[in-house]
Amino acid sequence: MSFPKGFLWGGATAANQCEGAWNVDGRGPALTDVKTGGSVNAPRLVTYIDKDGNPHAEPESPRGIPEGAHYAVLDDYLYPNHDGIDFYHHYKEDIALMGEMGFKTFRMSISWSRLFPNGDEEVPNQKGIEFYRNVFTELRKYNIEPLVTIWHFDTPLYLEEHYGGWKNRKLIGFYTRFAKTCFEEFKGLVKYWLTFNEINNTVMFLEMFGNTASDEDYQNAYQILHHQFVASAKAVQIGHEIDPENKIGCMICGITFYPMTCDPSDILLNRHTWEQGIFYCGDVQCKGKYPTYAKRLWKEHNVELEILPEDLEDLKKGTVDMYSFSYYMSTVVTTHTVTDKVGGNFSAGARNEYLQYSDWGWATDPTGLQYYLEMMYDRYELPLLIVENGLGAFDTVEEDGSIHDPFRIDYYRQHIQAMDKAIQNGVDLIAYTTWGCIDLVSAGTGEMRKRYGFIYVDKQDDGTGDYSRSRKDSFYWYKKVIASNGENL
Ligand code: P53
Repeated sequence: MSFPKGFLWGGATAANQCEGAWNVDGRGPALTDVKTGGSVNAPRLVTYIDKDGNPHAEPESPRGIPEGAHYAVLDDYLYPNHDGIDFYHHYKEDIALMGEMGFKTFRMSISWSRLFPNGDEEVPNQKGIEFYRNVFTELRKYNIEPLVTIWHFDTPLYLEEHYGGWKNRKLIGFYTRFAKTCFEEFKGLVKYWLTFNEINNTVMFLEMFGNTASDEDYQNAYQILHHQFVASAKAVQIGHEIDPENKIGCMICGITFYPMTCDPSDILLNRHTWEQGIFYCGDVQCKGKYPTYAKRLWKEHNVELEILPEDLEDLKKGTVDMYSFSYYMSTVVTTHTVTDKVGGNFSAGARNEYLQYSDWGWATDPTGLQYYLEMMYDRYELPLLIVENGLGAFDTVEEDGSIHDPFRIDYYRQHIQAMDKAIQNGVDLIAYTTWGCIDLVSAGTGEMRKRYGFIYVDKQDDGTGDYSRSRKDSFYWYKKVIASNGENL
């Protein structure tokens, strides 16, 4: 195996999906707090569970904000993110388990509304700062390097309601104040930062997976992205000024796209899908300017962006130090009519007959990961980090409490082998943090039963469970992998 010395093995989480304590110690509500449980396009799964524990199967109704409940929390619904897995009160125990596995790094995010409850305050909430300081200090005890995402989908609700969210330029200022606070307060404790989680989702998912979008949707999506690019570039500059040791990266939702046929129109569509979905954001954040094909993308949907001259200066000065991405699956692109479609949330289009699909319809494709790694390293020549990868699956707790998850071990083994091949081919890969190293609430569906962890958490979709933690078989396996620096798979 070719993993370099000091390779950062670890796991990843996000504040809104694991912390819980949504209204504790002065935290304000975030956009993610008004979303109920529910799945898109997955008829065999329950879409939401009311507060009495009754499941409601409404395949047509995606996880989201119930109709009529604009930005409100309703009595009759269960909001899985409110309690998450209660990492807020269990972090010491959880970090000890990560230490036991030998984690070198732990990816987590900072809840914006824990530091700035409404988002537009001048002064941060000290209780929030204190919590993260405690977490980082605890991680350091075990020599675990924190890898911190500044924004992971959880914009303060107040900014959504009163400013219209990221459509409003003012969000750039609020975000940079938040980011500056993080760099200042956690200086010396944190060195690795990511500015925006899966920044490309805003435009990539517009017309994927059965969605339809109007020109106005595109206009908003591209304007939102522009504001986030500028905010990210400003954060990079501020982060470097505050501590030149800081390494700050972008974070892209990485999906590998394949053309379904060798029809030239499929090949062209595939290239354009890469450009719109994946390259657009990475190019701006890594190269510091809009790519040449941006004009084509905007023109296709009559988009006219508000871009100030100083924005372009910021983009140039605020390029990232590293490229990070999530990788779960590949998907197939075609101009032809598709008869064999894949179901499940977020899985797209045509079925790839060469691949196996998860219970949620995501294609397991380690070769797609090698392809992605080699292409992105060639494109940017920046250190790469895989900051999410994993298999959402059902787990069964045996009578003796053990949890056997060979399917999860297989999934990771294959992806680590693919990483090894890419490194042998010259890719500078520096980190691997598996998604949901401890079970947490799903972002896509709000479910608990879509589990990713090495660590099982007794929290169920009907709200029951005592939050106790236990080790799955994969826990012991990953521990061996880390101890042998990837040799012992
Ligand atoms: P869940 C869609 C497709 C690929 C990755 O997803 C995605 C999404 C959005 O759900 O998001 C990332 O929980 C995201 C995490 C999320 C994880 O993938 O739907 O960064 O917050 O939990 C897995 O199974």
